[in-house]
Amino acid sequence: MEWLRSLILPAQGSPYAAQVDTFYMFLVWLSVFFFLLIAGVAVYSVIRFRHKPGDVTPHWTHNNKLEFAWTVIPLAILMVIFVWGVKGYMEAAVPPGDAQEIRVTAKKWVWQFEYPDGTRAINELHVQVNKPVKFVMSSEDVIHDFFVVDMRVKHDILPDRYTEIWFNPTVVGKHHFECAEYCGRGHSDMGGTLYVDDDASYQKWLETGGVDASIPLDKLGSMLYESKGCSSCHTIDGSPSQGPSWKGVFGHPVQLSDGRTVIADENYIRESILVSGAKIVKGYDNIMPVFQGVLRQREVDGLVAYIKTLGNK
Ligand code: HEC
Ligand SMILES: [Cu+2]
Repeated sequence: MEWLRSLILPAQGSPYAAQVDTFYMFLVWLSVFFFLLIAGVAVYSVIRFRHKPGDVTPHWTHNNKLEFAWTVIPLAILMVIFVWGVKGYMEAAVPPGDAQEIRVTAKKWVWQFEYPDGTRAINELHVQVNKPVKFVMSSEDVIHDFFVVDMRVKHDILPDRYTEIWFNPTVVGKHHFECAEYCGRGHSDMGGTLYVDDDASYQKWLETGGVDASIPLDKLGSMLYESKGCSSCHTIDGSPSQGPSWKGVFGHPVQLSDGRTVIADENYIRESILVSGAKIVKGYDNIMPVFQGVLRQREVDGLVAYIKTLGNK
């Protein structure tokens, strides 16, 4: 039966995922069984009791035995499904006491993660293998939904309120997570990668943010453009998006919403990245997240260097 599971369900990343799948496959086979049973009886009856000349349909009002059977048997089956489902629900709802905590902030259209030691990241989630981890989540705008497919956990994220989920990652490697609540134009960009790291690579990630120090700055910037979610609002080819395109910005005048015009030099770019509300570009709303404390110094340098390379195009 494993072949069917792996055909219709994604990979399993935690013991809980395996439990969910077992339950799900039970429901699938139960449905297959009753489909065959009911369709079989129906087809059989059509053939066996086909109308023949002279037949008279007998008058039936009810059949106690039959009605008792089709009430009690489904009730018993539904109770099994109910109890099994509640057990799984409870397990998903109550994180173990020693779970490590990660703060999740959802915002049109990026995921922000904050670790206990203050490390922050965008659209990129690192957890330690075999260490249960709990997510305390809230939204800065509309309703989003954190769906970690391989862990089979999924929960709405609301503004002005915390919701929680947890899982115990047991499979080292890359997994996918995404927003599962339609949240506007950039909804389909609102995804990211979950890395389940062994202990050594998790420590290394906390120290360096996973960035190889030998990568040249502008190359680093172009990688961050994708991985930090800038690409969901900024284009590099001049076409319009939620935010201004980066093409031809550097070194050129920028009109601000308060009527001033400034030249986009390194400091302007830096400030626009770190404190997006400081100077707002004319014609745009200040929907950009604040990256102060999120990006490391070298990452900001990299982004500035990258935007510079797009300046004269
Ligand atoms: C949610 C959408 C969004 C995301 C994500 C986003 N930005 Fe922005 N950004 C905007 C908007 C809108 C503006 C214009 C309004 C303003 O200045 O705040 C802007 C302005 C800017 C500017 C000034 C551009 C100009 O033409 O003067 C820079 C530089 C910038 N963003 C860099 C970044 C970087 C780097 C990232 C990723 C680390 C990023 N942005 C992520 C929406 C976004
Ligand atoms: Cu969303």
